[in-house]
Amino acid sequence: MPISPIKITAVEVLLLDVPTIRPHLLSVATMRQQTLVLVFIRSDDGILGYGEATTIGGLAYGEESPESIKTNIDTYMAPLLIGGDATNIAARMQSLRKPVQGNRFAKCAIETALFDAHAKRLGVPLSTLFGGRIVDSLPVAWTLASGNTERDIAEAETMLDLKRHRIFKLKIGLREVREDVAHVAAIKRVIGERGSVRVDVNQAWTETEAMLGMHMLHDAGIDLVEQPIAAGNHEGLRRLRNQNRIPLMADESLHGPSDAYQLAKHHAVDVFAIKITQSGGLTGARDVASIAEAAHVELYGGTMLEGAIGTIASAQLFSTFPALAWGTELFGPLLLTEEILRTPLTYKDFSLQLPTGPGLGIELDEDRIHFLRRDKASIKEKNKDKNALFATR
Ligand code: MUC
Ligand code: MG
Repeated sequence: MPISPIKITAVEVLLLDVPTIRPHLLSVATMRQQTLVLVFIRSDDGILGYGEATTIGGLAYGEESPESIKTNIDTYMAPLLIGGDATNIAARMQSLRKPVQGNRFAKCAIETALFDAHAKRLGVPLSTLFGGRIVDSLPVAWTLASGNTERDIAEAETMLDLKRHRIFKLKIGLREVREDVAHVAAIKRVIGERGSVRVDVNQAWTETEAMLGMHMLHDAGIDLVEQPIAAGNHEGLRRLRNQNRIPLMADESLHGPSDAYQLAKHHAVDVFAIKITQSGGLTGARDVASIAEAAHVELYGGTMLEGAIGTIASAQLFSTFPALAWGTELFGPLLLTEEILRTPLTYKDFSLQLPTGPGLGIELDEDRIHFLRRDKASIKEKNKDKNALFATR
């Protein structure tokens, strides 16, 4: 007798507004809260998969906002998924490819939820579906972005004392180049050899500003410069790389495997900040890593400051990479005031420890999620929806 497929029965997207522990200042936005975009996919075997499509600063960072992600999944993607075989993830993602252009973050969340569910079904960690984990923990950077030098130094000291982080990424680009470099150099002088100090300019500099800034940052002992100029200026990145000794990393320039190929082909950068959302999912991010490996580009495990779901999904994939020379920045949940897991992720010895349970290996605190959801006021209405996954109280 043929085995009947396991069918997808429901897809639900929740927006959770969670305050940050302090204002987080980027050149593109100041974050006082993060909107977690959580995606749940239920199948008729009863298994619930989790995914996340969180972005930064509404539309200030990327072309998908939390609200557009929810609308686009609810309106266009969920109907294409419901009724499909939940165990054939490649076929489900293929069914979205032509009718849904772009929407990398939304697709990432859907693919993650399908992988989480399938790994749970098989009783294995998600990393097993990507060939198995090579490491059980990943080094994690912390971003110093309070906007104040003294506060950043105090924060770095605390992180070193707690043995939580010894890689520090400083957000710059809001002030004049020399002022920004003075701020970075002051922090590096205090940290010294106890930690690695890097900067992320989030595209704020012109090419001439970047030429000056990178030169000065190298003299200040800074280890890495991330995305100093506009994402589309690959030639500019190559010129900066050729004329500076400080390693250069692409972040916003890297929207999946095609960009990875172009950047690698033109020797534009030394390092890729690899992000599952920006790559359109775990499979896309795995492909970016393969291109990097073939082209001898080094890797850094990036974040869009996701909560626990996106963070641990990234960690599950990154743990399978043969090399991650620059570590990761998977600290998103630590920037938030609220915990959405029954057991929080474990950060110790400067690293994030990978869970060993099936799928993503996390258990959600449904009460907390219910408390934080943006549409709480309209939940009575939602309760009428028999497909609702989290609207059951
Ligand atoms: C980015 O551009 O890298 C990652 C860490 C952080 O503080 O901001 C993000 C986004
Ligand atoms: Mg960045």
